[in-house]
Amino acid sequence: MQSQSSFRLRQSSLSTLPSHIEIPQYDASKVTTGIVHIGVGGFHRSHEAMYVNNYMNQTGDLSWGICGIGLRDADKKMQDTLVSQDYLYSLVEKHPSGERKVSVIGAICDFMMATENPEAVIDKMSSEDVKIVSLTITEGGYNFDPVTGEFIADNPDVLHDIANPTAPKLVFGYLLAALKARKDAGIKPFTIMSCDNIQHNGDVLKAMVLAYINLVDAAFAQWVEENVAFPNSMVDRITPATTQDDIAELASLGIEDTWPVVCEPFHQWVIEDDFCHERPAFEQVGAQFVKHVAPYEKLKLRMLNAGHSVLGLVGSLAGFDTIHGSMENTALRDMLGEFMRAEVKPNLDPVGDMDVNEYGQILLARFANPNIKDALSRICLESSAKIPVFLLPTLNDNLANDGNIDISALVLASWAYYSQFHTSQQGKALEVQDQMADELQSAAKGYSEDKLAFLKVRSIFGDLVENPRFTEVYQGYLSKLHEGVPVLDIVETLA
Ligand code: CS2
Repeated sequence: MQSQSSFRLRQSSLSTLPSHIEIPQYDASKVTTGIVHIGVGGFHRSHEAMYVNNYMNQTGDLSWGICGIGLRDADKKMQDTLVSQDYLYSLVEKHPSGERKVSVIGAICDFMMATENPEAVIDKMSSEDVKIVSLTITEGGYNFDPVTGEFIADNPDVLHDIANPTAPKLVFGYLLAALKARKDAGIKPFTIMSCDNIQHNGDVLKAMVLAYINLVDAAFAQWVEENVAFPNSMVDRITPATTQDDIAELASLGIEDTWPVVCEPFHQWVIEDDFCHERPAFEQVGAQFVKHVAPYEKLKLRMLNAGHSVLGLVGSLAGFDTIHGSMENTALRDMLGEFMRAEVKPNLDPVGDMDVNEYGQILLARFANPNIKDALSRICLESSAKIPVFLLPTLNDNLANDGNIDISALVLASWAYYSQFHTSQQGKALEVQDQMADELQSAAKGYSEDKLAFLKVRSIFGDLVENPRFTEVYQGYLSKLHEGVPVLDIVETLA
């Protein structure tokens, strides 16, 4: 449904857009690159790019524009979309009341495909104007072994990059080439800022970058260690995948945009104040710069992200499709509240002056927002990379200090069932997207011979299978699921 008065999003149509749409207060055609961002997806566009946009609106300083870099062929679609819209896109904030706030974001000013011209990307990153390289490459992009935390040095792409330093495939090769070129040209190194959902994201990134550089040039690795900053950060904004309905709805509101971003109103960004080059004063637009990010990261990963996984895996077995749909089930919602209270909270550290109970209440309200329509398939996507970061640390803490483990055990039992059958308990097909889907499925199928077979995927679970306190509870739930006991009946007992 496209209203007659919608306009194709372009620089030239900005002034014709309906007045309820917020447009850049600055001349978006004058924005220049100060940040190179690797991995431009929905989340980057609802979060960092929105902060940059607001910063430009507020200060008029247009030197912090973003040049997006696509490392994968699949990123071409983003480049084409942005180019066709003069790099503009719409951000639609969906409030629980049904209200929509639409803003046009002008913070991205360029986009390059590394797969097409790697040397141009290295040149861009080496330019004096670039002061920050930021990343949202998802957990998998960091190339570490989830159990040992070590860099996977025999990854074929790593070997390729060592042999092809001017045409790498992975982020590490680009960072090395650009940092070297800058050093050779006497240009200060950029700050490398991870915006991914990984605890100690900056420290992990630093360790991975140094591990890679060490394989190539140990002396330079030493220089990077001493001269380049990798701030940790906590990033937060629920950003579901954009649907055709979102595109049609936006057209009815006045804008034709082939790839808008939809998100919740809430956003948070807590950044360690550790930069080796200039940075924008993002504190002017709501970001918090702090000395220690760890407690904030831990709070968010263990409460929000693990909370999502609880609803995602258990809700999928019960036949729900979305986070808010699962929240409408009282038992599931109560179980989530109980998970936060009894399993997560006892292991959190004090977080500035934040009230953890209030944080939990706000989370429940965010999850219940009926307009976000966050698909459980998005939440369960790449669970093999998420569960070790979001859920297992809480479980391991509770096993170490005799804490509650029931809900975590049910989530893992649900994951085993989900991985084996790729269906809900009622037999509805589930869309499973996971790099380890085949390995997980064959492990889970081992159930008929060995009830604990799924837990033997050590690259995910470590030695969890050797903990009898855990395996007893886990096996109890998994047997019930296999016997056909509805997961919601089990949830009732835990809520
Ligand atoms: C989600 C996150 O991917 C997931 O499982 O929990 O994408 C979540 O929506 C964001 O981290 C919110 O900031």
